[in-house]
Amino acid sequence: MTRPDYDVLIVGAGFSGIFLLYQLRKLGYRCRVFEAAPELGGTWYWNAYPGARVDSDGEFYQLSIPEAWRDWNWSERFPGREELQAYFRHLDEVLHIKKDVVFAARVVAAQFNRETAQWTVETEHGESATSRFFLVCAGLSAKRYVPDFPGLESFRGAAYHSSAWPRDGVDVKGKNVAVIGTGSTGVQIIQEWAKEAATLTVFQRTPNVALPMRQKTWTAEDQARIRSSYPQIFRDREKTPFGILSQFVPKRMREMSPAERQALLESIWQAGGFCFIAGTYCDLILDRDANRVAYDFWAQKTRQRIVDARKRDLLAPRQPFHPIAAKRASLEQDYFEQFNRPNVDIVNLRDVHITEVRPTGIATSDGLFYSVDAIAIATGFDAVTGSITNMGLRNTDGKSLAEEWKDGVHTYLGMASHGYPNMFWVYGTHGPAGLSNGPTSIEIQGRWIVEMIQKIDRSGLSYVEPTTEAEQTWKELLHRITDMTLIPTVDSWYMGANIPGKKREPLNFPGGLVLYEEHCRQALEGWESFLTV
Ligand code: NA7
Repeated sequence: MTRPDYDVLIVGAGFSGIFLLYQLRKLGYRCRVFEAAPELGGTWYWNAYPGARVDSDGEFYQLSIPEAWRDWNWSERFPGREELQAYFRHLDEVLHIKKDVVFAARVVAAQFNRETAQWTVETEHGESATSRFFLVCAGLSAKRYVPDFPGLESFRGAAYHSSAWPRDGVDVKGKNVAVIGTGSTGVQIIQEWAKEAATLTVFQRTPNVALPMRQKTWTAEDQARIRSSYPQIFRDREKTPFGILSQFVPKRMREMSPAERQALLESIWQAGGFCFIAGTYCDLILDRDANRVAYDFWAQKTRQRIVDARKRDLLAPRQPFHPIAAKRASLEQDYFEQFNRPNVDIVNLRDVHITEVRPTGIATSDGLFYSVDAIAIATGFDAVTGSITNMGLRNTDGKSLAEEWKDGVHTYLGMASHGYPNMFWVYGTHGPAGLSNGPTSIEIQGRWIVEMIQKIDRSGLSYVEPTTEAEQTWKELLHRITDMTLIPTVDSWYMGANIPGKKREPLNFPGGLVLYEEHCRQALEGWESFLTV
């Protein structure tokens, strides 16, 4: 049998791809990475929109590889995109990543051949390579979503989706601009554009229950202190539900007195970031009443910040649109204050809808027309599944993964699928991805994949794939846990419900990282859940 070109082919050179390349190369595996972008960084390459910033504290949002953190400092608590790009350049300097990456190589076809026990992977520019293992590290948001706004292509100004932003930016000084979408991305763009543009019109469908980021600039002393605790941080972050250090208080909302509850909410509110949802009482995401108490606290704090009564009711209504944290929470710095500017207004897409985009602006169903020079399309992604179903993957019978998953995804541990031998993915469908701090869950999954590959080799196997029974069991567990939470009550990308026509089902493992890792560990003990050849 001919030797494959590589032992391991990896798609994507963000956190996951870099982690796996580094670990597997160290063990002597011949690895190659195909990356669609011309640079390292994954999402931090693509998302070049104004104000792009990570929503996790920088100290958790990095790889635990000592060479990577030893000489690295974050300048702020929540680093911005430029600093994250500098971090990826640093990773290359210390880990020598780029020499094994083919850039501008978007994968468009991949299939495993049972006879040769090899993957054949092709890129859009006609490159082709074979390997024993195929690792998909394409993240959650590789496939952007632009709603079908009639006439969008006729627009004569600058209209960009947030992940297709021009590298040299869009100058909006003195211009009339619009932002469509108020998810994490919309919030970040609005915070920037409101300060620069002559007018900003925000097209909002759902108010964002955005939490205060409480950004900080670190001094040299702060940096030294934080760096000295890194080894402990990297250990401890994996022992938490979400991969940041916050833990739930082991009490239900009703088990606390009103004063105790108020004190807790106030302290996690002041702590900033995701503490407000990750460091609170343990039934926030399980119980509607418990959730409502947190929402009311948020609304009361937030409403004070918005001067105009109409805008206040649109941005922070007394009645929640959805339970807090049942949809991906966002962080903000001065988001709500932007709406106190006279040049910033909101169009409520619950009252009207966008009927068309014309060459000079946006028309709505109430007959109004908004003349604008630029539009930021912050409408999100075919999140979680879109990244992997969009690269021409076919199972060993030739059926496409996109077709197979049309009526529902099936995976084992959110890392493997029947019909795709020796293929594993990180930070994607049915894993903890969307509910966790990226680098934490990436390392848990990455280590598991490395151990799995070594175990396959030690056992003298050519290839393995999960059984359909193991997939069924995993899916049932994931659905059972999700049904205990408020997550299924909301149409969000957690449920695949942000894309018209997409199957509505839970896409992330919501049981927390500790339980997740326990299941992964068990799976390494035998081969019961796999077909082996
Ligand atoms: P999100 O979180 O999916 O947000 C998309 C936003 O776009 C959200 O406010 C949507 O409203 C809105 N949207 C979607 N479709 C439409 C249409 N047709 N018309 C008007 N508005 C629309 O994407 P982001 O880019 O903000 O964040 C993605 C992830 O990146 C984020 O979760 C982090 O992990 C980082 P809706 O709320 O659905 O009513």
